[in-house]
Amino acid sequence: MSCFAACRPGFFKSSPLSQTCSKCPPHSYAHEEAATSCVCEERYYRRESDPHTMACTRPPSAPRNAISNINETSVFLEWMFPADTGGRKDVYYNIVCKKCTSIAGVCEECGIHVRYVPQQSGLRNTSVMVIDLQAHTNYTFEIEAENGVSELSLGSKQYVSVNVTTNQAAPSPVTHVKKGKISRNSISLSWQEPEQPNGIILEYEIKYFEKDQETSYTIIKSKETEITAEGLKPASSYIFQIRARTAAGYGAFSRRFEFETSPVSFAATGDQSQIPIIAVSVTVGIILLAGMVGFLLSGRRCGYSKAKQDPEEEKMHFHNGHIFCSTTVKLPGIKTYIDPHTYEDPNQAVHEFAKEIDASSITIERVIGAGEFGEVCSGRIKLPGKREFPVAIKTLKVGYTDKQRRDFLGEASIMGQFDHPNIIHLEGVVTKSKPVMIVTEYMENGSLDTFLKKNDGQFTVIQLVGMLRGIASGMKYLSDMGYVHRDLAARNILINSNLVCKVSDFGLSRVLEDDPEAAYTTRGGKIPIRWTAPEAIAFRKFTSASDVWSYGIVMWEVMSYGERPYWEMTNQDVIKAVEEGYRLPSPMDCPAALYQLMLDCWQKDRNSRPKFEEIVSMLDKLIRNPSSLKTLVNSSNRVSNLLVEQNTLGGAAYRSVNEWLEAIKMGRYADTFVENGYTSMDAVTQMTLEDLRRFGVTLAGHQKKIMNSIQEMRAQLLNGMVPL
Ligand code: ACK
Repeated sequence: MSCFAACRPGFFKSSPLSQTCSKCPPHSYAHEEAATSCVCEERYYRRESDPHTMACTRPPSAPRNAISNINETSVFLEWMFPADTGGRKDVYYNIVCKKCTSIAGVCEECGIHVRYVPQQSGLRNTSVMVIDLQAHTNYTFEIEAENGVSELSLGSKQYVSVNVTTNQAAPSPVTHVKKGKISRNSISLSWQEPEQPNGIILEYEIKYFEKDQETSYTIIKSKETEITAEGLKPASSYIFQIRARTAAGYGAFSRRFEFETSPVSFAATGDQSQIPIIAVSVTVGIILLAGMVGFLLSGRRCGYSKAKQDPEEEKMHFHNGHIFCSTTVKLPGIKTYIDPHTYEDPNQAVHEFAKEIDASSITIERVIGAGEFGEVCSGRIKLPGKREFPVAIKTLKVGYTDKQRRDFLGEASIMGQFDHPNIIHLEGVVTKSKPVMIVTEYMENGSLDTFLKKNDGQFTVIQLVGMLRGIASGMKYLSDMGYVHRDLAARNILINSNLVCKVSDFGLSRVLEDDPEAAYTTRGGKIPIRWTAPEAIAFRKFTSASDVWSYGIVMWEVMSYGERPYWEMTNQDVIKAVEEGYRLPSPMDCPAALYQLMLDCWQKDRNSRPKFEEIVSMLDKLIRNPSSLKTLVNSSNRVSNLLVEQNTLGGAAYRSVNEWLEAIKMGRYADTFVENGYTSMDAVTQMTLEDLRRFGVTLAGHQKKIMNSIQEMRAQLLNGMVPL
């Protein structure tokens, strides 16, 4: 046999000059003699670049165990390599993105705006980040596995699919900003809505500052897409940044845009061709937020130069597994609130407490805002045998999950149990047709915080106290029913055309149990830090007493016409300051009696806080006797945007005269004070040197020490305040 003999079947040699024949590699065969290569078995392939000695391979099976992790409108996908790699090492993955319409399950390709990090196709790693998806949308991702021979195969691609629903997302940044009219002291701007608003844009925030002077900036809020920044220096460069806000919160700021004021005194214009529309109607609805000087000069509320208004930021997220405990005092003979969660079938709870309304009796007129679950509209309702009247309609957006529907209607199940003039009244629900709706009474002036900001300084003290009285009365009703609101804030109070305030937003609320030690693990939740009592933040002790704390913050918001509690301080700083005993200072022009009531609501010891019933009767007294509201917190001693140390709050800090005297090492006079009728700290803070002398604190050193302490207490804050 020749050294160069042909190979027998099943063997091959790629060159006739080769001495040896090789066995056909796996998944290939040579039925004839003298084969120079082996042929791949059916459904096995060889790439041109594969050596003939290599086994024939096939496309991989599908990836395994795909999981997704959603963050707003981004999805992180991760999977495991296929069980069968097809015999190759060059496995890679492609992502197919499909956007699907709710229940019908019709899907379409996602389109080019969706981005993939690091890329969409040819992924070597077993993970990818998909960004710029739409909010509140169902997506299906197919993760395909391929390898070097997939393109040779006619078979369908093997994939694993993952269904996700994106969350509510903040709007994308504003990208197009144009300058408009420019003068010596002003610059007008206009911009386009962000490419992905992800909801209804409620307002824009425009931050600007003189170039290289970033530490001092001004913030303007506008509902329009144009503003004029005024009071600027001539011939100076200013940097502008804009961000949009939806119900999901603020989006990121735009990049910086730099514009310069003109040096000359007459109005010069920028590129007019770019701004055809804005010349006339600028800055409608602007709220000039910053400008401490402006505030202070105008003599109104506590000033501040920087302000961040971020409604979402009010809420700090707490993760799963936290425990909260609740106690309740149920009054005999008063209806008790029933937690809809205790119903096995949440639908039953809704229909127990809410009337089903036929959708045909409702006419939706316009969108008035964005709620957590969808748009809020105003409209009219015509019920049989009743006259048509205006209503507010909360809708549940399309594509909701079962849980979202349950949570949405949960609010109606709670609201439907209440019947009080200061609690928003539920008309009924629409659950038998789509969209699902909650219909409530219409409150012409919308939410209290926005209303007060819009009408800064426009009300008499009595009117403001009337609003507070209404809120306290609604809260008394809720607490009597054993219901803890947990999110009492001016933004959750609605106000009608008669200035009647009503408590609303029962979304966050949880039931109290009879067992004082009842403990729940919550699914995690959001806590509005600035409004929440320290014990509720620290260990989730939510009670009517923690609602009283929040009520004190609402009082402060009302008396300062919608100022943001604790201004631009971060949530962490607020927690720390409050824990250290600091409290909000009095709003400008605030009656001393009201500020004292706020301080009482912010007592660290929750048992020392007043009950809602006491608050209502205190406010009633003040309303009946308006002269009691004449004494204001003395403006010369009022601290503006600084917190006040509670330990230095004189009467508020010491619970008894005895405690105070002990603290200043004058305990020996305790009996003398009592004998002379000075039994409360309120009385003490009004003492004069004459009084001291009269009742026999004779040693000069002691008189001085006691008087200094009293004066210090007054000067710290209580100066000008009257006992209630
Ligand atoms: O400040 P507003 O105009 O008052 O914007 C918010 C928006 O819907 C989202 O919550 C308004 N809103 C909610 N409920 C009612 C209601 N019952 N009557 C009038 N406006 C309402 C709220």
